[in-house]
Amino acid sequence: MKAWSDQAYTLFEMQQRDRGIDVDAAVRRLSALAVETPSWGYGDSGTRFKVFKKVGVPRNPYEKIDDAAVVHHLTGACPSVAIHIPWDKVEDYKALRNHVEERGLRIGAVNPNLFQDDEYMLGSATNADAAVRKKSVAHMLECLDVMREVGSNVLSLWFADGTNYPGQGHLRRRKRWLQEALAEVYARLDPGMRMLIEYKFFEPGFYHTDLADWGMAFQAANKLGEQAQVLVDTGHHAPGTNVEHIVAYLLDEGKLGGFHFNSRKYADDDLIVGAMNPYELFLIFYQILDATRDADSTVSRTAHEIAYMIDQSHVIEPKIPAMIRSLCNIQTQYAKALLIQHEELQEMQAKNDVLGAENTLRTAFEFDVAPLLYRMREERGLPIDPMRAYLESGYAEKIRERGVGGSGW
Ligand code: RM4
Ligand code: MN
Ligand code: MN
Repeated sequence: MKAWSDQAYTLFEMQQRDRGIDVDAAVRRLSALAVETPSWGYGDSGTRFKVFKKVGVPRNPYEKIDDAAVVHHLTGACPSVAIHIPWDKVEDYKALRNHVEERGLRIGAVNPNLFQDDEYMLGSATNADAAVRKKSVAHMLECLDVMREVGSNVLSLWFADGTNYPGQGHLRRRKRWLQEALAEVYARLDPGMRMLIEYKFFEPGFYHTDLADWGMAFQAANKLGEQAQVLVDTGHHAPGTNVEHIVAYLLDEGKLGGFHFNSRKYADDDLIVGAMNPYELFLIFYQILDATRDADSTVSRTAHEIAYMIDQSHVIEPKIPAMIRSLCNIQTQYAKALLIQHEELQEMQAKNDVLGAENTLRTAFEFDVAPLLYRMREERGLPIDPMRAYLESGYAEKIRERGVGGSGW
């Protein structure tokens, strides 16, 4: 493996140097890419038809962290874990934090769960019942306390709020209630904390959702202030939406805070990242890397500070390898984007050379970046093929002793 990868790398380096790409810098940037995994991605999940209970699934938040640690140790790229409250509610958050830190990880985003209590059936922050709205704000504030205890600086908000029938709710009143709730929570953020606002155009609401698209989330974040930004979940758009354009727009406004990566064919499918449309992911990274080069420091800082997260639900696939596959697919598309010749592309754009510009961008996508990935992993003493290393590690067999059932939703 080593000899082959050395040869492949030498060839790759020559080729890329010829194109004016600094390969050492690309290795460094690839190595610095950190992607957060979600605690819920390690638990059982299902469709509205069935949750299949698997053998070896974590029985509590501590075991979810253990599984996330395996993904990090094999890839070196997933140092933080997002939690969902109350799915990951524990008696002692300091103990959870210790458990996380002992494994070389940290807790990333804290996600209030505003959709599972019976009272939330007709909405949380936009419910016509003031008591329910109050309860939803109290839960978000409780999550700020959790953040303080576990050392998190990201509050990640997604509201299942919406309606199923025309006339069911007063759209403008609900809009105001949502903004009021957000403002109450925003006012209690500590310095250094970020509030990320995630939108979704349907589901569970089938007629409307209160934060249906990036424009609504953007407007909400703008009204709140600098600590509020938008979170783009790649699966939360209508088919055919140009997601990378949304990314570019939000970056330019300093309002792109984070991603939930996953892939989809039809709806919010939460499939393995890059399984369906790897080119879209590459084009998203093109926008981000282009923004890191921007002369406007707000734009470049925003691009550097993006919180990359995976948001997946594994219904039929084993969860840990599914997470590793997603991470590897993200790294592959990021590595390809690192091969874009930005100056050449800008020249083509300035000349209105339509085919030339498209060709410059696509050429980077078409390279085999395995030598770059292998090089980065070798330099860090990581397994060259994290998936194979996992399958050979015996961990999947070891966790069978947890039995069937887990603690997922
Ligand atoms: C939603 C959304 C949220 C996630 C929940 C579980 O569709 O993507 O980010 O927390 O699912
Ligand atoms: Mn999401
Ligand atoms: Mn989703």
